[in-house]
Amino acid sequence: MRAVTKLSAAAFWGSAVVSAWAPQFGWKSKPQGSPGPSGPHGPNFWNSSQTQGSPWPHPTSHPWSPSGVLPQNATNGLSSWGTLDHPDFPGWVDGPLPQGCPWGLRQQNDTNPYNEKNVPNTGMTRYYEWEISNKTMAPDGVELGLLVVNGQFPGPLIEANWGDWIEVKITNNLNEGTAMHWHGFLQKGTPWYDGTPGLSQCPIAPGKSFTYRFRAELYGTSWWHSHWSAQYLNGLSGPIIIHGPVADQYDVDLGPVMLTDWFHADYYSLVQQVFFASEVGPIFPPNSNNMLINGKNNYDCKNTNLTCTPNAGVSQFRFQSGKKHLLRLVNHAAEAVIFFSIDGYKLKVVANDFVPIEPYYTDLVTLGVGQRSDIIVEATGNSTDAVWMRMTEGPSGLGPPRGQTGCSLNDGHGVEALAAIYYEDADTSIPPTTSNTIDNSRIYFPLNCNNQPLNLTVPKYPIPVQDPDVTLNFTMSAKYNSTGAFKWYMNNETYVANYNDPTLLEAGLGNIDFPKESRVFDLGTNKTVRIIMQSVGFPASHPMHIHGFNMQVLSEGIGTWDGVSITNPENPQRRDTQLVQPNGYLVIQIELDNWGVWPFHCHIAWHISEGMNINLMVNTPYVTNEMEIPYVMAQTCRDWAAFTNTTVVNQIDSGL
Ligand SMILES: [Cu+2]
Repeated sequence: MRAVTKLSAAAFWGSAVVSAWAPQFGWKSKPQGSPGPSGPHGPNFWNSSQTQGSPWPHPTSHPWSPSGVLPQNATNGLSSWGTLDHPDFPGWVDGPLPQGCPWGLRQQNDTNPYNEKNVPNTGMTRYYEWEISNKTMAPDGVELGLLVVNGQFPGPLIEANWGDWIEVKITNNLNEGTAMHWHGFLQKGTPWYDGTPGLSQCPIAPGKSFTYRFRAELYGTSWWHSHWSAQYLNGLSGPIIIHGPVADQYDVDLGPVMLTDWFHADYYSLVQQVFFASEVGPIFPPNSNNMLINGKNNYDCKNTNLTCTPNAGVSQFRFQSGKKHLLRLVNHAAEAVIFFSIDGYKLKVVANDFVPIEPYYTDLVTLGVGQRSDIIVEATGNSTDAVWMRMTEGPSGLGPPRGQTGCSLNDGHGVEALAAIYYEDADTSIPPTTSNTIDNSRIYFPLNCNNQPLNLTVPKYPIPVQDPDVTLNFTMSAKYNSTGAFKWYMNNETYVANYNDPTLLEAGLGNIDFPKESRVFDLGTNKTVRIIMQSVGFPASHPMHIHGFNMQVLSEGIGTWDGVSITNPENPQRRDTQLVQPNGYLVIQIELDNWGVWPFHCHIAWHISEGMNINLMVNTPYVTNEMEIPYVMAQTCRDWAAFTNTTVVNQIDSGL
């Protein structure tokens, strides 16, 4: 057996939970199996001049099974994601059916969902009760202290129909605060339920409960995650499906395909590394250690000192020959730009984030953190076929030399995750034998650290670009501050939340004289804002995410915007997250139809920790004079204040 060095997390989380379940399953005594799938992209993928370690080992003569040697409870707790037992999804969930369908006759291309009057008034609420706690699991065979909802990783699915209300009661059984964000939801009229601690609410104190209530005003695929520091990368995230009109028919909804990088460490120590990374050192921490599909992958145990079981098991999916399958791809990573493919298959992209688009075909989908794509894949093979689904972040993005590296940082060991897709008559006891069909040149820095070209992504419901009422310019840059910590800046200022004094709630009291680190931009009663982002100095790609809106993406590229060019001005791409290319620019526009205070931030966990956020205050007279904040928000702050009166909260980062 490999070394059994205790997790560094033990001291942080308390030792009670660490390793508690391992003897129960007895999997430490499992035989050392073979190492798993073959090297990521064939023998030439790893160029000796750029790797910091060896890739996965090549297959040996040992047989191995995709279902792995660990029981599901050991890898994923009470979650059934990634198993062949997991059911497919219906076209909608129970509810009233006016004209035979929960949304009546509304179609993707004739209904503007940003107008609340057009959203189906179903009268339905979907209720969830969640408990957040510590739990030790080994998603890739490496034992780690996770933070999870209801004992599941990835977390439980939220499923509703378009127009439904969603109510989630969260009980915090951690020994620190938390708050949950519902990514991509507009939160019109409910900005206090957006889940940003220190911005829209006080954190939920240990032992306390808080109930979120918000409406599904948009439909498609999304995810939820903790917005407390980088907490989500240790397990606090999960998928969301909002059923709505379908324009491009499919036969089977396979559901969420959750894609992430993975770190064999607790988030707090990772964030500590983030602040004191070295620009010149051989390793620029933190490097990811592995990648997961629906919370699973194998890991080569020789690369870790932690308790590790080889061939833990990879995710598995079912294809039915001749049928069209909907896959809901979600990037829930901390940092990685993820490249997704299915060996030899065409992928028909039908939605990006919560925005249905005119379909187009590709063989490679690129997703920055927070982004989603719905794809339809036709099962064109024989009934006995098996094929690899794969995703990678490529070789580590810190060469040297730069050039033939990926867009993300990793330690060079687990840069790819595979999942087995089995047709109905395939032998599920053996792994697929298909090979990668994507050329390595398509995943290299810097030219591929971007989303698909904007002219390819045309929303089904057209909204033309208007002249903006106001334009904001931001320069995004990074540097060490006076205490030697690495920080990200927007116009030379960096964001810090005050957990005890949330910005939205202060604004509701009429107090809008914020300190500069609150980064509040008062947009008054302007109806539209154009934002021009310019990334300089440090060639990272940034997945910029707006809360409370979808943004029109007018232009993006490497270099500087010419001040004029707009792609598809009659109907530009809309989404809630868009990649800014390394040393590139991004021009977006937002219709300010949603009062509140809304963050616009980089979704790389390290960058938001380092302050890469601004907040847009929208319809200021309403927010300061008329907005009626539920009493429960103040009670949450009283509970949080009581906790912080007796416990020192070590806020290591911006708070978000
Ligand atoms: Cu960033």
